[in-house]
Amino acid sequence: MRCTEVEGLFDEPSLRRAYGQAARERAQKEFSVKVMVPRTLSLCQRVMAQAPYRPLLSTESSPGAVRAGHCHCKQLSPFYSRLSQGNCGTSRGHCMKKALITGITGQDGSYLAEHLISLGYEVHGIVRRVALEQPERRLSRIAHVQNELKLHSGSLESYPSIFHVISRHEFDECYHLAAQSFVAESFADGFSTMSVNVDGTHYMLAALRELQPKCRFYFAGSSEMFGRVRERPQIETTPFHPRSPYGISKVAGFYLTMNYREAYDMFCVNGILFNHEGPRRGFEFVTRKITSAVARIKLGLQSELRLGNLDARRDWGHSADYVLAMHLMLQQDTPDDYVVATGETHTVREFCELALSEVDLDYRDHVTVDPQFYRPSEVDLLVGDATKARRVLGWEPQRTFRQLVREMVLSDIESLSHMNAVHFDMMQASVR
Ligand code: NDP
Ligand code: GDR
Repeated sequence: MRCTEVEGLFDEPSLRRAYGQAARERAQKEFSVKVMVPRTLSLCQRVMAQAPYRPLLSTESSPGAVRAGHCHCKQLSPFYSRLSQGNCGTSRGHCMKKALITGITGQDGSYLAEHLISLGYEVHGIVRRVALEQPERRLSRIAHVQNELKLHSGSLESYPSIFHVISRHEFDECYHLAAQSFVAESFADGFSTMSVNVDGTHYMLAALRELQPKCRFYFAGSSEMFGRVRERPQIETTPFHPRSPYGISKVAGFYLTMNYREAYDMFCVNGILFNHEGPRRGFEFVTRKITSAVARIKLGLQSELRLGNLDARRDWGHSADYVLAMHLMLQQDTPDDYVVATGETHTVREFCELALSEVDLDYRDHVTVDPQFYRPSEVDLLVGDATKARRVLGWEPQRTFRQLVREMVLSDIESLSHMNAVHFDMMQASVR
């Protein structure tokens, strides 16, 4: 038996990389990884729960050994019992999991792809044909990992294109992230939003049911489903009251997913994710609109920032944290739905204030309210309670609101300083 031994005290990213590397060497049929991990069981447990490479895995902690079959942690026991039964945890009986991501070119798709690659997955993505024709612009978020991805042309508007991709590969997990995701646009064109988000989700589920009913399915549900909120904070059982065509489309996707789970016994889960951002956020969303404008203001290229409702409150987290929860949801024994949120809420005004203060400016000197950015019906206060995700998945956000704002501002200043302003403007052109 081949054995890769990695010693030393590891932090979580190093441990993940070690597992990823091990999984990539999967060509060897018999293979084990021996990792010396710190005593922190929660860390060990979290990484193990996420490890796609399950068979023949042995770990030791130092000091105080945690060995296969000798684990005192109850939550690790089922994992080890699967090992002793020789079940590698994939639906196909192979060692490396295959995942399909729709919306891989988007913010979440890019972070999720990175995460799954680091865990040793074979990652496939469905992208629109136009993206393959304009890779510099449309594949920019995944350019750094493109060589490790298998991209397939397809559109959510075309059942045959989805069926074709799913019929040619066997997937263990499918993360359905693709959508018309901009709420304001859904008021401008409700019909195409409904068509892409509702029919597209239905096509994905129907094709999987037909071809690969064992593939686990994640649906990107949203806090927008709560809309005019009936209680604060919002949890999994809070009633829905969507306030936009986008919100309505996500409620429909939520129930389609639930119905496939109940009617056909498929492993389908709904993530109910609250707003999550980061340097890869689209320029049309308010956080990136603000941080990209702050960069331009800082560099003397702009002085005014026009926004809509400054009093809207959102529960903002970081996309890189939230994709971990998506993955964890598909590693559970039973399918279920989870709220993913920070539990903190801030106004758009506070976001502006903090972002401009990062460059020592006062938002009151630069931000102007412009009614054209108000929505016909607004969602005023969203704040989530992710207790269930914390308890069952062991998930929790790693980055604070302040860190998020800072990272986005610094990243935009850095990009604008290295990119010519015309190119940055072109990328910003989608701002409404
Ligand atoms: P993005 O807008 O960044 O990405 C959307 C993705 O969907 C892009 O890859 C886009 O491809 C793809 N897409 C859109 N239309 C089609 C189509 N007709 N066929 C194929 N692909 C299509 O969204 P996020 O990454 O921020 O969000 C991911 C998912 O999570 C979405 O479903 C969103 O509604 C949901 N969500 C997001 C939250 C957030 O705060 N970010 C919160 C809650 C839910 P292309 O690049 O070609 O346009
Ligand atoms: P949201 O995100 O609608 O919550 O949907 P967005 O960033 O667009 O808006 C957040 C809040 O900011 C207010 N706002 C403005 N918004 C934009 N875009 N532009 C402005 O100029 C502006 N001024 C004020 C909005 O009115 C709103 O209240 C995001 C998307 O990622 C969805 O796909 C996801 O489902 C939800 O988050 C959870």
